[in-house]
Amino acid sequence: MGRLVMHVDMDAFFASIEQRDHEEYRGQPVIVGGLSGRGVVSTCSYEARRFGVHSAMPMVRARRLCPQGIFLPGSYAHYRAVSQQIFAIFARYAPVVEPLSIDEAFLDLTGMEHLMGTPLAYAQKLKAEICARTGLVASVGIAPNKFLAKLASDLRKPDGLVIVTPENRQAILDPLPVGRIWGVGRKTEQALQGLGIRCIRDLRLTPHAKLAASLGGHMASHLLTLAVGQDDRPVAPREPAKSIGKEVTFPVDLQSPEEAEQVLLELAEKVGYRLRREGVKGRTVQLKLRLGNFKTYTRSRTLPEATCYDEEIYHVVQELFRTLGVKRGIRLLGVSVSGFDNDVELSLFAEQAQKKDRLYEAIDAIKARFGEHGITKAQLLRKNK
Ligand code: TTP
Ligand code: MG
Repeated sequence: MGRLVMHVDMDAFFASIEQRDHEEYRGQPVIVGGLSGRGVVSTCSYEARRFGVHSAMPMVRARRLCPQGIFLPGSYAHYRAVSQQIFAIFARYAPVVEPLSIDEAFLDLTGMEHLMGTPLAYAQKLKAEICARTGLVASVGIAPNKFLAKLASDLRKPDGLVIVTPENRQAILDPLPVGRIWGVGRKTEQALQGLGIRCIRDLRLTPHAKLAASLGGHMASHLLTLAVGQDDRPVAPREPAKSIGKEVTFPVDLQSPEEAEQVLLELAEKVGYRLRREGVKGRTVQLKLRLGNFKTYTRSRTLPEATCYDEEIYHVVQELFRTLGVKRGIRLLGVSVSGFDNDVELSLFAEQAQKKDRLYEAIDAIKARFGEHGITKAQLLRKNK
């Protein structure tokens, strides 16, 4: 039996919540993000998009493009609470829900055909319920797989509803630019353009060997599969993680504590980013260290306040590392945070935390756009040495 997948993505999520909560913002260009000198746009209302403003744009530029805009710092904890409401609705519409971010998820509708009536009616019902319960608008795509469902929800935003079937699939795909394929970043797009491939139709009609010559055989096969709208990945629910961590094994053992601390800073930043993306804070920070002879140490500390901040995590692991006293012959380093706080929403409301959250939202917006390497304090440190 074929799969049936729904992808739901809220329209201008943070900005729409602000417009819902403040009547005077409705119909206005609303821009949410870091308001400091180096702040970036988290998102903006569709009214603001007409001025060319978009996510991850420097706030300074957004102000120049849209001087009459309403600029707001946003309140992340509030948005997260609304997100939880929406996910509670998703849970009633499908047995398996895979969250993708704060405002989007895949819902597996496979085998539910007899329960839901037509896919169109089911999607309309979900959109209406989200609107009735939260006052917000969602865009929906329904398709035989995840790739097409995600593409479909984006096609007619805002307030979109697109159903992809085996019959209309190729007609929908063919004219789209290759950049619309999930996972085709700027680099791949440029490589494809170099081969004269701009839209998905061009891609589909390119021989495997020609693609493989510049992109490698694996990528070539992958792209050709997506170009005909095939994707076998199952909708997979994500269990809430109990700990979030990252470790790295070195090709050559590290021989100085300075090098090790540099790596710990990079790991702390990666773990902090992931914690914030998941919207959790943890109280226990752990360091893992393995020597060339495979002797392994773990050391941890439990903090009075849960954290998701790079520098707090780094300070703890740095101290644990210094106390351990290992100076050379380091084969592996790892950093993890566990003991997640159930009252994150409450602690997020503390004023200090809120300020910090805004700073990190700005950092994370850049990371979301340019990958985890878009910005790292560790790299800045290295350059300044
Ligand atoms: P998106 O769904 O990408 O954007 P959106 O909901 O604002 O607009 P669209 O109608 O195009 O879906 O992201 C959801 C929220 O995540 C968004 O409202 C704000 C936040 N976000 C950031 O903070 N930084 C970013 O760079 C992006 C892309 C999103
Ligand atoms: Mg959205």
